[in-house]
Formats: sequence, C-alpha cells, structure tokens
Amino acid sequence: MGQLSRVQKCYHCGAILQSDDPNKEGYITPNIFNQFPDGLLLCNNCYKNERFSNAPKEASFDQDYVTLLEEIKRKNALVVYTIDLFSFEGSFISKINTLLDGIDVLVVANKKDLLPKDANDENLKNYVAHRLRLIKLSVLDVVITSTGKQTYNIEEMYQKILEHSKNRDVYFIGASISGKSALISELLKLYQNNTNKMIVTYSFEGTSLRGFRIPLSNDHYLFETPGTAIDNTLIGKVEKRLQNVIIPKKSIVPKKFSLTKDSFLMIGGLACLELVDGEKTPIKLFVANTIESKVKKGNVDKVFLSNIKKGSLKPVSENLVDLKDFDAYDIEVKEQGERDIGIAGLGWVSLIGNNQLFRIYVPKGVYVYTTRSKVKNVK
Ligand SMILES: Nc1nc2c(ncn2[C@@H]2O[C@H](COP(=O)(O)OP(=O)(O)OP(=O)(O)O)[C@@H](O)[C@H]2O)c(=O)[nH]1
Ligand SMILES: [Mg+2]
Repeated sequence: MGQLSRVQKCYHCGAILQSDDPNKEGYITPNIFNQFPDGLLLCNNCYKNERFSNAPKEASFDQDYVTLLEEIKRKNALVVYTIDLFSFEGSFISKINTLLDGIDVLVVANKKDLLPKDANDENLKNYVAHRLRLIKLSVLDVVITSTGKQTYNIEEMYQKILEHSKNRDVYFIGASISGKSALISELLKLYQNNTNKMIVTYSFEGTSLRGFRIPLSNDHYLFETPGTAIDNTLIGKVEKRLQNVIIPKKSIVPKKFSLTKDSFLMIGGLACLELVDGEKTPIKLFVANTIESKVKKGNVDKVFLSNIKKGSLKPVSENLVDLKDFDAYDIEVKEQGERDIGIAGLGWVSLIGNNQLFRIYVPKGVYVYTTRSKVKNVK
C-alpha cells in the first residue's frame, strides 16, 4: 500500500493547497507552506481577499433614499445632516453624497456627551468639517449637540435651522440611530406652531418612507426622515444584548496602553490591533468604558482566539468565535502628529504617527478607517 499523507486544505475556501501553479486554485507561496507544515493556512487568494483586504466596506443604502434626495433637490430644501459624533466615520455613502451635491447642508454633530468631557468643540467642528471635505460635501455650518438628560446646543441648532432655511423646507437626514428623532423631539420643546397646519406623519412620495412633517410656516415644513441603515458597523454584527455593551452610555474615559513591535491590544473579543513594525507607541483607547482590553505579545491568532474561547476579556460575541469571522487590514501610519485608527461602531485608538505598520483584526464587514485625531489632547 502506498504512503498515506494528509492533504492540506485552505482554512477559508477549502481548496487543496498547492505550491505548483499560481494560476490554479489553492495556490500558496512555497515558503509559507513549508514554514507551517501543521498550521492553519489560507491560500494566497483568500489571504488577499478575505482577511487582508485593503478595501473596508462602504455602507449600502436603500433605493427609496434616492427618490427622497431627488425630491429635496427639486425643492432646493435645506438638509440637516445628522451624524453621531461617536461613530460616524463609516456612515457616509458616496452615492448619497453625490446626490447632495449642490444642496445646502447644515451638519448637526450629535452625541457630544459620549466623548471625553474635555473634548473641545472647535476641534470637533474642524474634524467634522475635514471629514466632510474629504467626501466632497460642502456644508454651511456645523453644530455640536447632545440630547438626553443634559441637552447641549439645541437652541443654537434651532436658530441655525431658521437662519439657513430662509423660507424653504427643511429635511433631517442621516444614518439610523444618529439621533434625528431625539433632536427633533428636543426642538419641538422650543417650537411654536404659528400656522394653521398640524404636525402629521407623512409618507414621502414614491417611496415607502415615512416620518413626521412639522409646519414652519403656512407653506414650509420641517421633515423627519427615517435613517439609512448602516450595515458596516460592529453594531449590526453582534447579538442584541451586546449592542448595549458596545454603544457607550456615558462619556468615554480613554484608557492608556503601550504597544511595542509584535505586541497587540485586544479590545474585548471584538477587535485586535497589532504593532507589526515601528518604535514603541503609546496609545489611547476610546471605547465604551465597560469593554475590557489588554496588551499581549505572541502569536495574535492563537492568543486572541484563546482569549475569546475562554471569555477572559469581555465582551465576546457568539458570532465572533473563529478567525474566519474576522477581517484583517494593514495600516501604515505615514502622517506625523495625532492620528486615530477607528472601528465603526466600536470606537477608536489614538496615537502619534511615526511610520508604524499596524495590523487590525475586526469582525467581517466592519468598516476601518484612519484619520487625524477626533479628540485631541485629552487626559
Ligand atoms: N448618548 C446619546 N444618545 C443619544 C443622543 N441622541 C440620541 N441618542 C440615542 O440614540 C438612539 C437613537 O436615537 P434616535 O433619535 O431614535 O435616532 P434616529 O436618527 O431617529 O434613528 P432612525 O429613526 O433609526 O433613523 C436612541 O437610543 C437615543 O436615545 C445623544 O445626544 N447622546
Ligand atoms: Mg428616527
């Protein structure tokens, strides 16, 4: 009988691994194959496409929204674009931004209460304006707000809406759970109805979208619209009970760590940031205060996974138990100064850029970004 040897398969797609023909399925670089004879291996294709992809996923959107934006454009209305300051970076949808081209946009950057207490409004406005410039959206103004127990700048928001609307219709738009309904309900506490119209629920023509219509004058209205669902944030990837742990309830207190080459920060069982190359780097982590995090050295795949399996860092998700549940991205930080590496829905890490190479592991399909720092000089 001939010798029986084990056939190695790609851990992700299941193709039989081979090092003979790069054009056939299952191809893996020979030295990787030889270096880890018993390891869990990925074929080059899966390694590139599935885990080490360089293109974080853009959120998708509903076709009804196009119809709604076309109506806004036709009416030359004022758009109040609501963003969630804690987590808006992945919520821009380029097609929506293109459709907003030429429309007057007032940005309301909400949930300021979730940021560290010493976060500075001017810095935040500059950050938001910078992000919006990058996506080629030109805005009239940015107002920083909060709703909830301690509201912030609601009156300023209302005044700016009245000032910029100039007898036009006004539409509150923005991602789901950015706080549109909460802001409008605060606004209604200041609002006086001097018209002969009522506040009504309203169906947007040609769509299945519904919202409130609030009269501003006898000819003009403020419309509340439903949010665009954002499918590239962590919130949609975990079970309901965990969403309450991941979405901060109060002001984030940043946690300090330090990464040296080959060490990594595990953020609960949800994400992991490794310093692959570069000098020792102090980092500040901005996530909900209840999330447990720790720096470790060693083999990321093994250590991170064993922490998840043991449940030693909270929270862990039933949906995130295997390496194939995670994407990995390499991020080179070439810029100097304070920089953030962010994970949509979870939060971000702040550091001083110094030519580091980081590798970040995030749940599959979750948006990852790098920008100048959102919250600077906090203790
Ligand atoms: N911490 C904090 N939470 C807020 C704030 N504004 C709204 N929220 C919360 O965010 C969640 C979503 O708020 P909504 O006002 O329903 O958001 P929305 O944009 O109308 O969402 P859709 O209707 O789904 O598009 C709720 O749990 C609110 O309590 C805020 O300023 N700070
Ligand atoms: Mg709403």
